Amino acid sequence: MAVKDMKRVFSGVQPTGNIHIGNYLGAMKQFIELQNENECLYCIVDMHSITLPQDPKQLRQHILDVAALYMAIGLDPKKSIIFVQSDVSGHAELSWVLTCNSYTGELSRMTQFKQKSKGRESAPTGLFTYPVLMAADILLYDTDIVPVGNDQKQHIELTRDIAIRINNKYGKTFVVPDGKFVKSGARIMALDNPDAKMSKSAENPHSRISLLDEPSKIKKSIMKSTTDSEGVIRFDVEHKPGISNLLSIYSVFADETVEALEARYEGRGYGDLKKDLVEVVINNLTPIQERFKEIRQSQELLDVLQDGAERAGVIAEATMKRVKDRFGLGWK
Ligand code: ATP
Ligand code: LTN
Repeated sequence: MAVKDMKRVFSGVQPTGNIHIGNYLGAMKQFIELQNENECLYCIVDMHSITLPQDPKQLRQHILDVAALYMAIGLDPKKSIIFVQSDVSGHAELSWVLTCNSYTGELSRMTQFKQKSKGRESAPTGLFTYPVLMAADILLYDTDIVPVGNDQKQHIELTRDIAIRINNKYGKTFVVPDGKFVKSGARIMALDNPDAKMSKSAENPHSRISLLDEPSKIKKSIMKSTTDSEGVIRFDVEHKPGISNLLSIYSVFADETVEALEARYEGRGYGDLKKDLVEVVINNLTPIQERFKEIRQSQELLDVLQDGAERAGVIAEATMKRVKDRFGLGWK
């Protein structure tokens, strides 16, 4: 396919540690499929991660961890641009321009902000303007497609609203992007509480399975996971959220339909399902972990990030020139 016929894809993951199977199945697995027929940029969004306090030494390590995980799950730096957000100054520059074209009313309606600021009398301003920085990430690269988990739907809508608003006011400046969501796995729930999404920041480590978890930890988390007392293996999110969540995870990792799994486990107990799921998850994560170990120590990783920043920077610079022209910023 000629480059000009390709769609531009952009997505980001925060380097906040503990990348879990929710991140992987909801978003990152799509990244790999998309890189074959599109021009893809995959970012480590470190500036988003400082909306909540981070330990600086640990943050640096987590940035390299996510970069190595991107490659370990199958992102190919020859096909995709892999880079760190703060290496390209256009993200912060465009974010300010978009901040001036977004409204406190619409930002106050973002559910992620409401959740993350809950119980605080006053929240960091960056937590409030987080979705605007995300819009800047996306619009900076004339992105057509944004593969993300379901929890990001509202942020994608906001990005579209801001792009359309500016295009209407200043003339065509931005490509209006579309979100891309997986059919199964777009919202993996916490193992200890299937009413909440699996999250990096939850206190209980058994609420999630991290991509780098040891087999014994994976086993413990799955065997302990919350189910119900009915004893029937059936997909029913409303009445059986725990079992439905395990079936979703199983289905995507094993590439089998939920119906096929329901048929296989008819008349069998939750223990059987959990034991088999442990094996399926371990079999899927072991090769990723082996590749991760190799890449994380390598010079190649640093070269990929350097090269990624340069390639992303070229695209970002062209967009910023256009934006400055449209808004009358600067004098050149
Ligand atoms: P936290 O879990 O601490 O709230 P996060 O995992 O949502 O953070 P990111 O690292 O930026 O934050 O998420 C990376 C991608 O993973 C996003 O596309 C997001 O939509 C997706 N994602 C996050 N949690 C889940 C989940 N439980 N199920 C499916 N997709 C998810
Ligand atoms: N907000 C996202 C992470 C993120 C992102 C992006 C995703 C930041 N910038 C741009 C897609 C495109 C999250 O919290 N999951």
